[in-house]
Amino acid sequence: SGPVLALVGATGAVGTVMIDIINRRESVPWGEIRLVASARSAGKKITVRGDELTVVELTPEAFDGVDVAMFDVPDEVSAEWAPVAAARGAVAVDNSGAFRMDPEVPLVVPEVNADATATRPKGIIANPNCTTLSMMAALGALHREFGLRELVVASYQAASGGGQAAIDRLYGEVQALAGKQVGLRAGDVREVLEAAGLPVSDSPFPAPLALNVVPWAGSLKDDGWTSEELKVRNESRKILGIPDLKVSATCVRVPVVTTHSLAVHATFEREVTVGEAHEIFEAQPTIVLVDDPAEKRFPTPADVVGEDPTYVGRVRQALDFPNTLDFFVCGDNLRKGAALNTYEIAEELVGRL
Ligand code: 2RA
Repeated sequence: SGPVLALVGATGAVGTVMIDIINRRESVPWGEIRLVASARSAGKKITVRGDELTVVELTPEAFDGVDVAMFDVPDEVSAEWAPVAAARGAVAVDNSGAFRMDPEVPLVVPEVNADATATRPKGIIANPNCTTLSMMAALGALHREFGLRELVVASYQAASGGGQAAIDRLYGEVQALAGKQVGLRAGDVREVLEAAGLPVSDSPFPAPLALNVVPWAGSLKDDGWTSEELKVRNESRKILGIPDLKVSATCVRVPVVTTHSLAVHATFEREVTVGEAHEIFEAQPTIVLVDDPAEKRFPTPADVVGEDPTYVGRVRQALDFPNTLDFFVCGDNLRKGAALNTYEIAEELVGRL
């Protein structure tokens, strides 16, 4: 009894976090949990809530009897297999970029637009990109009260957003530079990395990441924008239901392993005080407010790793822009930014199957 949940991509980086989330839930509504992965990982045994489960191969039959299928796989795998799951009667909850902007696929952050899960003509629901997600709980709560009009953000994105190779690269760079007095002369970080057998040409990042920041995430799109910056714009509009929201984003990779941060400059229909914003953040169960400037208390990504809520701090009323707040948010990009939000959508679906 209870609906059947499948996890596709069970052995990947986000899939592994997903299993940790499922294991740590006080209770789960599922009658059965099925782990699915590529042929390479099929047969592997993973313990989920005390039961040793055998990973099954991704085939159409893997979805037989499945009610909700969560996908934590690359775009092209989701593009091919989420419709297969839907055709077999499952609701596919997809964490890839394959369907996010499809008008027939809701893009959901449960604390912002849970009701959007009710209308799913393709049997697919999309999970937003981690950068957008990291600020949605905070912006959704403020938007409900004050009406968001304009959004200017700069991201400070962790290496793990780029996957395991990107994490390995950052650790490799840190190790190569450890104990060396570098960063005092243009190009010396590159030289040390090159001498250590880590030329930037081999890196997933287009510049050294250790002892540096890199204003680039994703791929090049029109007029110099990156795919990541356009995702922030398009996905924010769709999730918040504000098609004409003015958005400008600059996405930057920083030498942090896990947890994305964003500096947010948000303009509303009417005036918002810091006190009102604090009250709204405090009332939102999925937000932790850490904002005591006199004590220099604010969130940093290192403090938020492994945490489910979004952390918010440095809330200020913009001095020169009416009806505008500036604040800083941190969200674990592998948890709320990926696995957790996908799982929360799956839970939301239980009453709506
Ligand atoms: C990144 N947002 O951080 C991407 C991952 N989906 O690279």
